[in-house]
This record gives sequence, C-alpha cells and structure tokens, in this order.
Amino acid sequence: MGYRIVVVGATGNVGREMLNILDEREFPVDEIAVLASRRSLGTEVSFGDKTLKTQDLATFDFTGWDIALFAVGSEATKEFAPKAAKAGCVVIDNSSLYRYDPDVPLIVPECNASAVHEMKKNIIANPNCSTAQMVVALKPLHDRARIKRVVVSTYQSVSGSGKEGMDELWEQTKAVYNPVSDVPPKKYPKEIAFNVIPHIDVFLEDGSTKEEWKMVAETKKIVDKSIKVTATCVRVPVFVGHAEAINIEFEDFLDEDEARDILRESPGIMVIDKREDGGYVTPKECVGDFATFISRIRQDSTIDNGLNLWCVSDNLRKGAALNAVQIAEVLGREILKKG
Ligand code: 11C
Repeated sequence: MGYRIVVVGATGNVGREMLNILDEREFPVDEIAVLASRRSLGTEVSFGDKTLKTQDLATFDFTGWDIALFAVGSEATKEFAPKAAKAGCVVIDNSSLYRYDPDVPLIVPECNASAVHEMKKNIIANPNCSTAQMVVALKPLHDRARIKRVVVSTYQSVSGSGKEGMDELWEQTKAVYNPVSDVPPKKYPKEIAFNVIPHIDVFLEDGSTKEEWKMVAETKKIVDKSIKVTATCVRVPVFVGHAEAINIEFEDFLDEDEARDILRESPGIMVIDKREDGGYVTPKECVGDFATFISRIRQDSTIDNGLNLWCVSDNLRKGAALNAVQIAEVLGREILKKG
C-alpha cells in the first residue's frame, strides 16, 4: 500500500521538480492530485509517463490524503496549509511561513531527520535553498570538530526567484545582443544579465537582507543554535544551481584531508576536489543531480582552526523539491508507515 499525495503549486518550477523527483525516487504513490491557483487551472503537468490536469486549490478537499507537498507563496500557504493539516493531511511546506515556528520541525534529512517526531501541527517546514545545501556540508564537520562561526557568500541562480526571474535574465541577455528592445529590471532591482546583485529578499533594519537572515536562523534551528553565521547573499546570472563560498571556524583543529574524507563519507555529498584546472564543480554541472557537491576544501591559515570550501547544488532539487520528497520519505518510514 502506498500514499495519496497532493502537490500544491504543481505548475511552478519547484512543483514540477517535486513531481519529477517523486517519480525518479519511486516514492510509493497510490494516487496523486496536482493543484494550482485559478490562474493556472487546467494546465497539464507530467508525472512519469502520465499527464495530469491541475485542480483548483481553493476548492480541494484534503480529507483522506496523506501528504501535501506545498510549493506556493506564503499567502496561499497561510490560507490552505492549516486546512490541509486540520483535515489530517501532513503538509511539507516549502515557503518560509512556518520555518521559525517552534512547533514546526525544519528538516534537512541528512542533518536532523529525527526532528520529524517533534511534529505538533501536522506541518513540517522545508528550508530555504541556500541553507539546505550549506547545512548538508556543515553537519558532519560540526559533529567532528564543533563549528564556532561560519562566513558564507552565496552566488544564487535566478530560478530561486521563479519563472519570472528566469525570463528576465533570458530577455535581458537577448537584448544585449539585439539592442532593438530595452528590457528594464522588473523582478530584480537592477539588471541581472551580465551583472551580479548583492540583494535577495527584503532589507532588514540592521542592513542585512531577509535571505541572509534566513541562513543564520535556519542553520541554528537545523544544526546547532550555538553556531554563529554571517552571510552575504548575491544573485548571479545563472539559470539553475546555487554556489556558496564557505569559511568555517572550528573549536578543534580539523585537517583538510580529514575534512575531505568526512565529507566523502557523508550522506548527500559528492566531493570533487582535484587541485587542477576544472577539478571542482560549477552550477552548470549540478543541474538535475541529487547531490550537494563540495570542492576547493582547504585550510584557512589566517585563523587557528579554519577551513574553506566551495559548495554547489541544484537549488530546485536539494534546495527545494528533493529535500521535500526526502522529508516525505522520512515521514513515511518513521510515522505514517504505509509504503
Ligand atoms: C532565492 N533562496 O534564491 C531564494 C528562494 O525562502 O524559500 C527561496 C526562498 C525561500 O531567491
């Protein structure tokens, strides 16, 4: 016996990846419903070799459904996730709405799968994409040498801001070569084509951005509240795949060779780290993959116990859809026990 699964926001970048990944990982699905807002109603989406027609989120009855993977904005989540949860359907939510709620586990299965037992509201939160890939790398190193502080700079692709961001990069890039039309910035505050923008999400009072704050708060909730994190999040003209330059200060000394061995043995990680031309992974190469790729592992000799590394992952997969399906797998194994 398998599960009755709902994908909410099935026509978006993340919703479509959720369907692909449920199929690729052969998640035990008995029945699947794909929901969308009225705007995208009737749109067809693929699930394996099937074509599914979207149904209306506003009128859908979640009673009798086991798991709902939500990939819609915070507003729609606020309205519909509690309805699904109340109807007995466990919500795995990709928005930021519930991530910091103490009664909602925030889970990256490689780091804190057991938090699934702390679920109190029938809701589990999926982290921000830039956090998910970073904590996969941090957790095994923290277990060995205790992380004190992390300094991270991100290079985030436009798919993180949905189809509109991807379209804006595409249209602006074409306009550079064919300057008959001007494509002014709309989704982003400045032109993204052939540029980088040190601004993701809204500004906060202390001068940081919400994206940077999320990396701090979510790392503490998932890995260890004692870890200090400072982040600079930057949008780059890449379609899919987020990259991060991570500097880590440990309590104990951790040799770079040992760190490489630990990471090689850790779940969800692929180490590609040859000290030669091209001996590292770039966002283009991680697209469509499940792994978080780690390269450029090296000692930081400017501090006592420092290490640098480069971390790349498909933000629509590990950063969103894959992590959500992995949570569903944990939920099935540990709690629902149907598959
Ligand atoms: C971006 N990280 O790249 C964002 C997208 O809180 O889930 C995901 C935002 C979130 O723009």
